[in-house]
Amino acid sequence: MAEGSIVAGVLAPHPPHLVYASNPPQNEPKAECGWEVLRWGYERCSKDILAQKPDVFLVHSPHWMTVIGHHFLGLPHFKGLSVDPIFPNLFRYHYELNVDVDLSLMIAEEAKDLGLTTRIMRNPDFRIDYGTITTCHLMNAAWDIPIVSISSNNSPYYFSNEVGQQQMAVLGEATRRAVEKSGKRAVLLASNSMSHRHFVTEPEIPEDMSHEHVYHHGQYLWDMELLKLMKAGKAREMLDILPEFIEMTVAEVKAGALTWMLHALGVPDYPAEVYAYGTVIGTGNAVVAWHHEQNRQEVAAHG
Ligand code: 2X7
Ligand code: FE2
Repeated sequence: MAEGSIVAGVLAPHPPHLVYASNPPQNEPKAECGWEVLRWGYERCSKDILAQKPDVFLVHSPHWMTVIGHHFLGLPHFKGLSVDPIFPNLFRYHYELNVDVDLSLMIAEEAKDLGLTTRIMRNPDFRIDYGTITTCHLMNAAWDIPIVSISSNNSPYYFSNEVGQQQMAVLGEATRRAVEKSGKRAVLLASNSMSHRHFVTEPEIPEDMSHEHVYHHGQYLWDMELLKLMKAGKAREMLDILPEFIEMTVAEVKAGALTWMLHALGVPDYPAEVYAYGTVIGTGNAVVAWHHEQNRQEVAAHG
């Protein structure tokens, strides 16, 4: 069997507003429009990623938070209704998805070997969190590629940013080892927003874009600093300042998805492609891809 590989990693945020605004048949509430820059950036990113023919999407979501260990979906099929607890008026999504259970178990096994606590979720009635659903929908609305869904262990909140990010780095290493052994072509999805201060009053029409804007200049500057490092191929430097970024912007990357993904990619030193940046209820969101396989091919061809 040929060695598996990580084709790409994507910072793939999950504001349910983006699904709401695109009116897929699975979502009950209907919108007129909204958040076009982010949605169209997502569309271009999805097109580029799907063109690389991945066998599986691996998604790490902050809205599946687990207290003891890192959990993995362990049944081949899940079906249900995912409702955003804060925005039930925007997101009531009927999902049906397939899981690559073999790869889930392989990652859990590698993680255990590296000292992490793991659990497999085998409750057929388990309700998949809206972060996972939103990110996967925006990346592949056809849902015709199986996923591996990984929980966010609570360690960054129970202990510290440093301890939490360290655990996510180990989980990233375990993920890479498992993907290589699996023989599969995997795309990693870090389901995280960036700066996370938000409005507290929703406009009467949620998609009224005259209400949507950067909410806090300092937080916007932090987002720009991180994006500058991503574009410059400086993931290591970005990881170094992540604990400070998290403190200054109450960032959702605290839950670990971005750190997990960058470590699975071996902490890339090549430029990432930024497809879009925009706010949703004032939070900073960017769609960013590290085209890992393309980069390796370019290095092999040109040194
Ligand atoms: O979960 C979210 C989020 N991370 C950002 C913006 C809006 C809603 O939900
Ligand atoms: Fe979120």
